[in-house]
Amino acid sequence: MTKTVGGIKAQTGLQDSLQMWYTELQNNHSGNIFRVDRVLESYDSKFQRIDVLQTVGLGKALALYGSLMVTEGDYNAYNEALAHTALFAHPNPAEVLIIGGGDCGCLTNVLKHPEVKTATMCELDKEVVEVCKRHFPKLTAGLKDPRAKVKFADGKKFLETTKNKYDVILLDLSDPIGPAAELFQKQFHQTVFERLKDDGILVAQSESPFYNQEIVKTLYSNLDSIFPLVRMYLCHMITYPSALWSFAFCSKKYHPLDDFDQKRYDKLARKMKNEYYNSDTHRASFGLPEYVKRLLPTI
Ligand code: SPD
Repeated sequence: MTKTVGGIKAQTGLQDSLQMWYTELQNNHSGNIFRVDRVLESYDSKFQRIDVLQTVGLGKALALYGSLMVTEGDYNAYNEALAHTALFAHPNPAEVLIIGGGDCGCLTNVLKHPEVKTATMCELDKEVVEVCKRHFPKLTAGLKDPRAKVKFADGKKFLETTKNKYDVILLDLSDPIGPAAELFQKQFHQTVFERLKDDGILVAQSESPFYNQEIVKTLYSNLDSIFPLVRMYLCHMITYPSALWSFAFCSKKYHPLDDFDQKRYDKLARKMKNEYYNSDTHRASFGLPEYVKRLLPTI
């Protein structure tokens, strides 16, 4: 049964008691709400709580410690924007490192590039990869690629001890409040800088520029003091807070727009079968609203 309240149709009656909703509040005042059909898995790994939900409108969803990471409805936007922006700006992204990214969506997109010789993913929580293999096989498809190397380790310790240097490093992290908190600190970004080759590129997910303004300010100020070139770009993510998500493009040499390789993109475009990223979104994603620009010290 439905009734209209202020122009909005609301479910009433018996059905109300059967409805489940996933809610994620920001700053305790507003946020996201998604209707859930059923809970498919819910358990604690060694590091965090893991929930897989069947939502009504967005397919399956993965939440870690109560924060939505992935839904079938929009995971392409985040993963494609994270992976391809750096890879089309670097002329030869042969050695790529992903820190975090346990759902493997970023890894799978990185491996769409024939220039990639090795894509190493360093994920803290093996359970995240295992649960995604069970529920998000399209995301984890890249694991079958012989160029994929997976390490289950703390990303900070891994980077502090490895002797390898990378062309591109992608920080596909959860939020600064979860198990990835340390990986939002300046000290870690300095280590990332040192593990990049002389013309390397880092892209780090950098939270919502609407809800997480203090985090964004500190993060970009830190990155700006380490990298010669730092730019923010955005993507549209309906399931992340504010539906607007940001990434920090940090580079020792290449410019995200001047060095974007249109020819390489055109050659690969059809084969990539992307849902979100293309050469237009690449360029447009660096156009920032005024309120976002004001968060960035020198950009
Ligand atoms: N609040 C959600 C932030 C999620 C950002 N990263 C997601 C990583 C999924 N690979």
